[in-house]
Amino acid sequence: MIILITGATSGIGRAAAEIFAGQKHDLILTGRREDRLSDFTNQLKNKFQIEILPLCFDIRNREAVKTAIEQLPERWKSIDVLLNNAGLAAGLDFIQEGSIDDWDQMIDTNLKGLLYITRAVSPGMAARKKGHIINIGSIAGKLVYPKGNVYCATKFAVDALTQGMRIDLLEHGIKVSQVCPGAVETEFSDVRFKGDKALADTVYSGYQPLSAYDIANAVSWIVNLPQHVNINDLTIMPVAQAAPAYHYKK
Ligand code: NDP
Ligand code: 8X3
Repeated sequence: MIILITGATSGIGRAAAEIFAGQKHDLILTGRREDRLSDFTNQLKNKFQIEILPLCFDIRNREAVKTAIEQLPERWKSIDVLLNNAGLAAGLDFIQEGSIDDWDQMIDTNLKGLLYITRAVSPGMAARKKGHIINIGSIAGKLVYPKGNVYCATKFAVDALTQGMRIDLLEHGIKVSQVCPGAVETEFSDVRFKGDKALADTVYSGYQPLSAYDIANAVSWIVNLPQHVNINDLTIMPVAQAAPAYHYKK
């Protein structure tokens, strides 16, 4: 298969790339950090002897997304799986104190970016009557927590879009799934707290969070199910977390 993973330079996307590389699929990997993308590509190519196409673009840039997909070499055009993973939280503030720049960044990445790439990739899937789109949502797209406001809104939107895509793409035989994780220890909190590592570490202390591989393995399971089986929605939590911002810490 050809599997396109957005946000493969870190965390869940990177772990998914490793797992799918181990299964000998060919990968299109995206992200903004060119050095990481290129180092990771070489690493996986050497280890697994697969083909990888790294595409460096900002998913918020509508033209860049469109061009990257339109200009795919013929050999890479028939994308079987799109893993919509790129995303972030920026800040954690009460709504009346939030940064509008942070809001724009989250909406533009988690929502509009996901739409741009889906709009570019899904027509090919529809024409081929084959494909699978997997959106990384969040428990934050099921339940809202204090100061989660706009991040939660973007993930609630991903939930709605997953349902919408599933309905719209049904007649074309395209699978659509959503995976909604609770706390996963990645660079997510470093990004949310803008490099404040000490603050980011508090998010994952006192209990065992999920790892990126826990989520990537679930994505792999979803992708490798028989053709007639579709997982619509899968919520995965650390045992010690019942809901967003509700952990049992020792
Ligand atoms: P990371 O910060 O480790 O990885 C995020 C990835 O998204 C990076 O590869 C980053 O690449 C990419 N990305 C971010 N912004 C852009 C952009 N504008 N253009 C292109 N790529 C971008 O976090 P996670 O692995 O944890 O996050 C992956 C997904 O999982 C996100 O959608 C997140 O909301 C979701 N999630 C995470 C949870 C968690 O607790 N960690 C829980 C629930 C959901 P680069 O910076 O190189 O562009
Ligand atoms: C990330 C999970 O609960 O930190 O989507 O918002 S949470």
